[in-house]
Amino acid sequence: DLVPVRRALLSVSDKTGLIDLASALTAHGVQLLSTGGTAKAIREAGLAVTDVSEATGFPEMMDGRVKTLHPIIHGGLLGRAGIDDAVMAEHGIDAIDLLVLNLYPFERVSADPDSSMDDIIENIDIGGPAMLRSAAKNHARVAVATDPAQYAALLGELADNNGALSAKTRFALSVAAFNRVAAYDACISNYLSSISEDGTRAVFPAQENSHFIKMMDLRYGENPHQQGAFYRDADPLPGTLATFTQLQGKELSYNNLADADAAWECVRQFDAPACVIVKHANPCGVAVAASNADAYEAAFATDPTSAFGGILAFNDTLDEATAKAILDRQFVEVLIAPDYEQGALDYCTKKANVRVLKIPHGDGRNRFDLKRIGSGLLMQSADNRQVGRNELTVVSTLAPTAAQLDDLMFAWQIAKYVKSNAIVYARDLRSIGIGAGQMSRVVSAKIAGLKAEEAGLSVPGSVMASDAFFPFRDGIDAAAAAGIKAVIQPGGSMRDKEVIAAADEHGIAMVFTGVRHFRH
Ligand code: 93A
Repeated sequence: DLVPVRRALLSVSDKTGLIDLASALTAHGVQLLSTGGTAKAIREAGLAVTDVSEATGFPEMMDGRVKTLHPIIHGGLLGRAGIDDAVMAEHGIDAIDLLVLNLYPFERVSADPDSSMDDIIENIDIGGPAMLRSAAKNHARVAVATDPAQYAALLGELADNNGALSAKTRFALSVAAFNRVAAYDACISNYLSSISEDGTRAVFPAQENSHFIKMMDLRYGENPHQQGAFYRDADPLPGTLATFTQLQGKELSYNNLADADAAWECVRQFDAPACVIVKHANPCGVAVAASNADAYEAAFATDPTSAFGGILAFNDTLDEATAKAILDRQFVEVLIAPDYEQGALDYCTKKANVRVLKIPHGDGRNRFDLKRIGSGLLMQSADNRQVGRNELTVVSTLAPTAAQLDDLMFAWQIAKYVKSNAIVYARDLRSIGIGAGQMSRVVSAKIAGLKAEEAGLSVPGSVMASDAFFPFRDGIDAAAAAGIKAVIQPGGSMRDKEVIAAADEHGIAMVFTGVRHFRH
């Protein structure tokens, strides 16, 4: 179903590849029709071109706002072969067989902080999308290109088919054009939804309509009877999970991705080599050390039972020795690192199922968190708060030692990634016991102690982090009984006095962060 291209309309903001395209079309005997700037560029290259304004009998007006919005143009694009011939002849409408158009650069201009509101509004293309839609709708007869990247294939096919294009190509180009218009409109609506009428940025958009791009269907969702898919932001932030490349291994699952995000977000906080092992969305072992190997050993030792089948994340290039130590010892679902030594990758191939993800470091932080409830959506700015040492207030009589302070900060950074109520016991920059997801804080503390005991790690001398304040002194009493020597917590309870008194009674050093890190 070949249709010869006799007349083409060229209207491009991005003039990349324009002249090569125009001369190749001319060589095929195609008549060129064009808008102001595009026609000028073609003419300057010594090629023949007719101005749209000459074809319509109307000048381009209103600073270009109205150039192609005319029946001569839209009739030429929309007219059906064999159906509309008579009416086209009656009104002097010549068929246009090919539209080459790229839109005003709204995406670029609206993203530029130096752009004025007037600039941004002028870059909302009206005539362009209208023509793209006309041409794409009429793909039975018309071909449409929206991107210089498409020109080479287009010219190749014209050369192969003696100046004609196939139905298959016209249809594929039509789909691509509608996708382009949809993405363009989504960008305009996202932008306008995110500002007030005076142009200032709103914290939350008027509509939650961010443009996600589907990356893959997943085998299933959280459970086998649920379906799942993974989408990422059109423009993923550097350093976030969505920028991963999978270097080997089985297909990623819904739970793999959710856990990988928790593991990566936790491990990327640390500067020194660190290892985070996640199971069921919670860290079950975390350590910072002089090397990956030491960090892994210490993280694993916190909870060897849970580490089995875990998601392991490192913040430093993974070396061969550590890869070997891991894979010789335990079953791993996902391995994550910013990079890998070739030897580490070679060793991984021995365990072909292990999913190996590479996530380059970057400073991007997701801005919003979304959670579905009923037929609604809860939206909040993401918990990107990182408490600094200088923000801590010592509230106990006893001040923490320098080593305890390091451990307190470390435990606090882990607690942020443990589901509430979160209790983390730590010593020497390694987790000793983690209690997660309990409805009462004191039970989370008991679980942290239980975990330590199970792993044969001794608690006495450790520090404790709590993601939210202690409502009663019982949490501190339990910690003291276990041998905890220092505590970090937000503070802010009605019974802070009672809780501080308990710490003093037990000779525990206690610091307040003033910041809470609930995570559900
Ligand atoms: O301002 S518009 O929305 N009104 C129109 O009628 C129109 N026709 C084409 N923008 C319009 N265009 C756009 O002009 C095209 O989408 C293309 O991006 C640009 C090409 O203009 P020039 O050839 O003058 O560089």
